[in-house]
Amino acid sequence: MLRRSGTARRRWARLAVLVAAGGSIFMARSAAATVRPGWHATGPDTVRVTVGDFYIKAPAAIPSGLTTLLVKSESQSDHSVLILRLAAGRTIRQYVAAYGANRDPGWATPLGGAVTAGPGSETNVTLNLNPGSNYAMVSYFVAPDGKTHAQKGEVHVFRVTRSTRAPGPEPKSDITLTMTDYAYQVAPQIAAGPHVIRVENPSGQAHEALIVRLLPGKTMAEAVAWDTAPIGPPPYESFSSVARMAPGLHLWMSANFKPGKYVISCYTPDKKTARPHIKLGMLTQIEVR
Ligand SMILES: [Cu+2]
Repeated sequence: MLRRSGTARRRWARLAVLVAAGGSIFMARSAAATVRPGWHATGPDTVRVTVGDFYIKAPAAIPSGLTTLLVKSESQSDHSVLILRLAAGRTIRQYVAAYGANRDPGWATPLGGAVTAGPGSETNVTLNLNPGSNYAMVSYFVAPDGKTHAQKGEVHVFRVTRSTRAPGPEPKSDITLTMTDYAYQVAPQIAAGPHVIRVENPSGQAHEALIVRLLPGKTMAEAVAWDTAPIGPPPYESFSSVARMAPGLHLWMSANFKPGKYVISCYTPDKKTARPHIKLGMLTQIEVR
């Protein structure tokens, strides 16, 4: 899955196919991708974020500590809400102008974030935010014209204020997804239903976990091939995913998994070669029963 270089392209293709097939299929997919209410859905530490073409709406100030971002999509294509912490004196404008949000210089640290799962979806991620004045949310996915969403203005600047509340408990995860150079460590089979996944990055560079659910009878190879050359309908549907995250960090995401085969991949450009990590083998499949 390939939401990174090919995202918008495949999203638009998919939209056309689904519109041709009738809206009911579309709606069914959206509903399936919506996360069930759970521990993350309410509470004082929840921040609501809305994304669309091409904007991010979120508070200008967010209290520090363990924070759940609840991301609602108002777009037909998928978007990332990547949290970046910028070094003092740097601006998000400089970052987007120089890197398009596709790569991170040493002064912009990706903290992870949530990725939408189709039109109308609600996805989430829970992470720790330290007080600071220089944060931004950006979508680094690529639009049909080759520009990143960030370059089209999908950027939100915010600050993290020192919270006066006692920190809430960490989410209780039942699955761990570990990102290494260049692989995922995760149980190959999980039970259908809602899960809380702890995503860790103990490696030497940033990684992401872009997840799609293969349509019945489709293979991981077909999914990868489709992203390279999107001809016909996509062999998968999008799913809640995690934006790229710097080494040493962890976060949680929850989602409702229906039965099927899921593919996890990383398109983060390699630190040394700039090749997308999927080309270096950062791709896996899990089965949900
Ligand atoms: Cu990676």
